[in-house]
Amino acid sequence: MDYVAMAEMVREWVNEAGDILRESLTDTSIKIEEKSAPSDLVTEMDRFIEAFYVNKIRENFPDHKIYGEEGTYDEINDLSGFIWIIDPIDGTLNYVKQKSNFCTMLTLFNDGEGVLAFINDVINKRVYHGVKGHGVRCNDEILEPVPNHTLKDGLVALNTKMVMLQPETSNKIVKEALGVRLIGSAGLEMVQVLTNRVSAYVTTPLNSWDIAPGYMLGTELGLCFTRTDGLPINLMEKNPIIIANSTTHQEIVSKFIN
Ligand code: 2AM
Ligand code: CA
Repeated sequence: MDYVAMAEMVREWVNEAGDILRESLTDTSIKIEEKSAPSDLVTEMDRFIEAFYVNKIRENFPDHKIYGEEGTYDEINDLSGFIWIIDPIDGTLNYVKQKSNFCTMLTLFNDGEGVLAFINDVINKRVYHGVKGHGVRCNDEILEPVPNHTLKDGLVALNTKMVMLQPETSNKIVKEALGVRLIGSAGLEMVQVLTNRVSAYVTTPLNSWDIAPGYMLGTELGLCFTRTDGLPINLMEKNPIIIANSTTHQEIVSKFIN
């Protein structure tokens, strides 16, 4: 499998999805529904973009499996073979309320190992993507490895539930860092770590589609990406995560286990 050639093609899909989403922002007729909570939304565009990716994958890779946020396509009992993970809009609440701070994401795993990943920061027209063994790029520019540094030398990003449900641990982390930032899109928050704008992103359990591309791209860039207890990620279930450079990662894990 020539992953570099595949990435060229998939980048076009992800670009096109971004163009569709950008244009959709002025459409006031888009239907919005609540899923598990008033903060957990799905729009017509989540379903449209997911169907767009599913059609492209089925057309080009009919024997690959698909795991998407908004639908069921294949029975997936383990991570063997090729599995595409789709998050058509990450940060749907931001898409609806802020009309910014959302992204569209697509990742390919082979036997559980991330081989291609894409995070399209739609508003800023930046596509973060990586091919296993070929580095991580923002559009055409290669990302430099993140220099190792301590928690006290950087900002941290948390998800809302981390602040609400684990205030004591959140406090311990934020107190030691320079400050805290919350965007509300796991994909864009992980991009902040990849680009060394924040030192760590720490969360309560997130779904595989929320973390898949950050996991692949972070690993490719040499960052540490584990559960908050320091154990490896299991894509077959929800995972509370920490992505950070190794020193910051170790410091944060110790606050969860002590
Ligand atoms: P989503 O927009 O794809 O659902 C917000 O903190 C981040 O958490 C987003 O990446 C959002 O992804 C994800 N998320 C996962 N479960 C959520 C929930 N129940 N409600 C809101 N956001 C959720
Ligand atoms: Ca989503």
